[in-house]
Amino acid sequence: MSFVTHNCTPFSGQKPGTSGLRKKTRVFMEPGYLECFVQSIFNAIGGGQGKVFVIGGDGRFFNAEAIQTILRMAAANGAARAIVGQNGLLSTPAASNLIRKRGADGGFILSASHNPGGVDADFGLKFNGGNGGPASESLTEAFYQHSQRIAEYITLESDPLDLGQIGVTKLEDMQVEIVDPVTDYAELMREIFDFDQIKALISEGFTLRFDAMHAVTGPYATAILEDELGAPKGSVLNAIPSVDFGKGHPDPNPIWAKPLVDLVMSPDGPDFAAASDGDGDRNMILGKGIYVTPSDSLAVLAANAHLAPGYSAGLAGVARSMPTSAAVDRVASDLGIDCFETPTGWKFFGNLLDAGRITLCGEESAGTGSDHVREKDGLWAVLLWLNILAKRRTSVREIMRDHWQTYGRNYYSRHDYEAVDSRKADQMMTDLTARLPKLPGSAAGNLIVAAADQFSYKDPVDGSVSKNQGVCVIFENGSRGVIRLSGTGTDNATIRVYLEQFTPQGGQMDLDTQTALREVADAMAEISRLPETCGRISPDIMT
Ligand code: VG1
Ligand code: CO
Repeated sequence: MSFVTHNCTPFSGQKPGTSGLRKKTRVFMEPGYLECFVQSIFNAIGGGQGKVFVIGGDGRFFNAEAIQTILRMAAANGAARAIVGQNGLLSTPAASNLIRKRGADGGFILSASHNPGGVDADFGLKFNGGNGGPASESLTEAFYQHSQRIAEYITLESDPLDLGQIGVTKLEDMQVEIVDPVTDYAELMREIFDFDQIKALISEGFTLRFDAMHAVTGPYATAILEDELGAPKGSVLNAIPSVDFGKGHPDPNPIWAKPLVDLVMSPDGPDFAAASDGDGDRNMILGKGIYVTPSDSLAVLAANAHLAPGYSAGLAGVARSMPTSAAVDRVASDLGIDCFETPTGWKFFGNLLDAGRITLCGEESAGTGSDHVREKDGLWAVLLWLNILAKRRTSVREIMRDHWQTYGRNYYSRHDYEAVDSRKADQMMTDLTARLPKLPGSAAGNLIVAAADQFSYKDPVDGSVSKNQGVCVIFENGSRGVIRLSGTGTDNATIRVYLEQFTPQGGQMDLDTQTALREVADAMAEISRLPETCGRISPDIMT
């Protein structure tokens, strides 16, 4: 074995987005591409000397090869130890847990989350810090700056390690520990939730389905829901991770998980169903005959979390991303706790969680989590729902009905326009931003604009400011529209339009969501000029 140094060509325009660096798989496979980015990370964190790293990914195409590359580079950069999930698998929340539990200095998570996998699909790399959470904005910027001036990377020439073998081995001077990806995570879930109560519910005939979407949560859900909690074999669907996720998009929404939605909407469907995404950090919740919007799910979890042993002392506070509906705000105000509004992306919750200001947080994109790790956690959300159902002994539909009667209902939907010409999308946002000061008081469709601005966030813990996090328009009737560009895509631009309309207690709680939101949707189309600028009339996906 020998150490070798290779030259790097500084990258241009390869900026990490909402959640790490995402590119076409073939780009990541170009000689030196992954290596130069990984070396930029080592350089930005002050080198690898003596450090401990957790490494794992969602099992997509190139996952195993990328892990071998990172292991060689970690060893060459002087790392003391690498903790790797068996066969290269670790869900994002499980990686976060391992970083925290083992006191590691950080972790490399190989995933492009909900983006499809395969040689002609997408790949990604996220670096998480010692708290187990996504790299902060400033650290992400440091990776980028280093990648712009990087000259060389160091690695080893060595044969690949066998990642299938649990146990400790060595790569030059670095210890490599291959661990079962599920064990530590399952232990954490057992500490938080009342497994006996959930077991009792299931043994009494409560039925559930969990769709792992051929991605990383398969082994976790099988071990926890079937083997431990007693759900019958076959309750976990698409449970074996595959490199191309069965050629689907591992995105837990009513479009990509349509078979599951169809199942719960059928008369003999299960009492409860859920799905998770590629790297296991997001969730979709369904009950017999009902789809629970992620924003509502966050609110229900906040209102009922105390029913799980891990949260029996109540919540310190909650947070949601700006585009997420204000349903959770109403619960927080009822509980008399703080509710923070952050920009999109889990990295913005980290400081609030570390400072103990919040216990629970979430995003409209089906990410929910708590202070148990520093990532959103799909299976955790499923288990919290099951714990609540086991305590309340009522249906998902009844829980939702009851919630809306208590707090009112925030009708909510996100409209995605995918693969839009980036130039046109940027133009639309620039023009819109320039028009914002003139909007208040003007009419848009049937609505009148009350306020319009670009969301800017000042972190309450470290005072850092993040600007231009999306355009937010409030209308005089209280409804709200948000528009921003996605930071996770690899194909041109994705425009996200978020629509919300609040109906107070006593109002109509069973309207069709899209019908309830039609006025605000029309108003946002007029204000943004999306149809004219981008040539798109209807969204590709509505969640
Ligand atoms: C999307 C979601 C955001 C989420 C991010 C990463 O980002 O909107 O809420 O945090 O994905 O999730 P964007 O920039 O495309 O809107 V994951 O499961 O891909 O780590
Ligand atoms: Co994800």
